[in-house]
Amino acid sequence: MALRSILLGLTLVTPSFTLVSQDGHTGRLPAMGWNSWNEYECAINETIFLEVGELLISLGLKDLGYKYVNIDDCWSDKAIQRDNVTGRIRPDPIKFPKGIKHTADKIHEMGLKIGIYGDAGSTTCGGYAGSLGHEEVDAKTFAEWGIDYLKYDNCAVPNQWHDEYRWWPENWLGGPPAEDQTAGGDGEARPVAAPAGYDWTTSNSFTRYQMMSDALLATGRTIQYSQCAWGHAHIEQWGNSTGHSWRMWGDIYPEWTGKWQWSWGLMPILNHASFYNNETNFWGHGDWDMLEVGNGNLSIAESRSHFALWAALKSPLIIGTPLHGIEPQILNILSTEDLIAFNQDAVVGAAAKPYKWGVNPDFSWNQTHPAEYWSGNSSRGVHVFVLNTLDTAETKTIDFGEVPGLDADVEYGVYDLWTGESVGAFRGVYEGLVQSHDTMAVRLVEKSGSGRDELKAAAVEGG
Ligand SMILES: *[C@@H]1O[C@H](CO)[C@@H](O)[C@H](O)[C@H]1NC(C)=O
Ligand SMILES: *[C@@H]1O[C@H](CO)[C@@H](O)[C@H](O)[C@H]1NC(C)=O
Ligand SMILES: *[C@@H]1O[C@H](CO)[C@@H](O)[C@H](O)[C@H]1NC(C)=O
Ligand SMILES: *[C@@H]1O[C@H](CO)[C@@H](O)[C@H](O)[C@H]1NC(C)=O
Ligand SMILES: *[C@@H]1O[C@H](CO)[C@@H](O)[C@H](O)[C@H]1NC(C)=O
Ligand SMILES: *[C@@H]1O[C@H](CO)[C@@H](O)[C@H](O)[C@H]1NC(C)=O
Ligand SMILES: CC(=O)N[C@H]1CO[C@H](CO)[C@@H](O)[C@@H]1O
Repeated sequence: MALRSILLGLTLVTPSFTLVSQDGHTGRLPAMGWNSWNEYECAINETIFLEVGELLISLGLKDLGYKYVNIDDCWSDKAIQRDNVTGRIRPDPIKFPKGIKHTADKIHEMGLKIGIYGDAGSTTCGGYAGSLGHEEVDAKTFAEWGIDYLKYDNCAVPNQWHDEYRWWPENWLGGPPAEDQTAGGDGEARPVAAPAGYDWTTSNSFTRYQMMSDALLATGRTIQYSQCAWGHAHIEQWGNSTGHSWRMWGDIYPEWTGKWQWSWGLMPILNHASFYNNETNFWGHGDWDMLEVGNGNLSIAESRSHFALWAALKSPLIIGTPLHGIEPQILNILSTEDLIAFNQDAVVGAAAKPYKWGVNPDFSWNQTHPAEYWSGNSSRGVHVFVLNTLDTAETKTIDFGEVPGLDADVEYGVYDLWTGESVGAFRGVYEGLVQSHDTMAVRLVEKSGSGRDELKAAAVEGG
């Protein structure tokens, strides 16, 4: 009964003002695919994308749901930028000698989808043609090429398009400011205080992202819209009305903690996500950036935590590592079916949330030791994710009485999400040894009661 009311409750709070795709499903769940940036940056060409398409199929990743092959920055002709007659962005003739449509056609022939990259400013982050003021022609061009996904970045915003007030979370020092203290760290003179209750849909950021949203809709083609606005202007409050996902923070970097230029390790990002992922639900997903699983010097345990927690956050799962010669251990992490199933659950749209911080007191803002204990509901039971942020292996305890939705007096069947296997039936607590920087991930299903059946019944009613 309790489980049924959760599901009905979720149905009720699902926002009515969402961007529902014309095809009725694109963007309802987090996107899954591959993107060129983390591995290749600007050194891209058609060959890379066609090889990735073949590998997604031969490695079994396509069958697991990874269907987007996404071209990131640097695909256009940097010198000429736009055709001086049609105003269209010109693809780089060396990287894409037969044009983007040719690449798109080949990717579609493989049964996959193709993504491209643009920017809501005068240039992209790499200095290529931006789309601000060219939204209609660019959206039309993308649609004609057969593009299925647009990642829309936030570099080179001209002065007249800057926001009146500034909400730039990654510039915070020491913790979340009060709502009225949005001072950034870029040294730019700008009012720092947004009035209480300020409506961020009146910001220029909203307008810039909405202009491309309107242009994409006007093409009549379903194009998944990934808004890469770095959490600015409280995009989590309005991103579901303009697009399907919204980046919440600066770029990711394949390190556990710390910051390199404008890019961040995993723990600072997770720290922010433990406070600001409440809006994620069907049709709208906080995007905690593309996966670094397999990259840099992340250990296997760190790559596992990265994947488990990004799946738990219901972030888009966009692989960013080379697929040729991929290590079996890394492929296994990316192929973990039970984690993907949580991320892609068709019945419950909300992300997992911290129910306890662990090392630090609850609600501590801490970029090295964020929340360790997370839980989330799905059609397959209650899921619990326990991260070990310490440098030593620790025995971690899931206390059923602490997990929202679990009952300390009920016996649960516990399944390890990493192996998909049952680890037995438990009442009260479940504990396990968690290696340094690793994550324990389990699914709990009521043993005695009818919990699971009830969820299924409610799913049918609610769906
Ligand atoms: C495509 O890019 C890759 C990686 O940068 C490079 O190794 C390869 O030679 C390029 N191929 C072509 C045809 O340009
Ligand atoms: C337009 O671009 C073409 C090359 O694509 C160039 O030959 C021509 O001079 C350009 N015209 C103007 C007016 O810039
Ligand atoms: C998110 O929801 C939790 C309750 O689940 C609440 O404590 C927290 O304040 C919310 N965060 C924001 C930023 O509103
Ligand atoms: C790799 O990790 C070590 C610590 O384990 C760190 O000192 C180093 O800077 C990291 N990054 C690279 C690129 O080696
Ligand atoms: C973050 O948490 C760790 C572990 O409790 C603590 O040692 C560290 O001082 C904290 N960092 C900050 C900036 O508070
Ligand atoms: C899961 O459902 C329970 C109700 O059974 C609710 O209390 C809890 O907040 C939900 N958990 C999350 C992370 O939404
Ligand atoms: C869950 C969620 O993000 N809901 C929001 C969707 O967009 C509308 C309009 O901006 C908001 O009112 C909802 O809160």
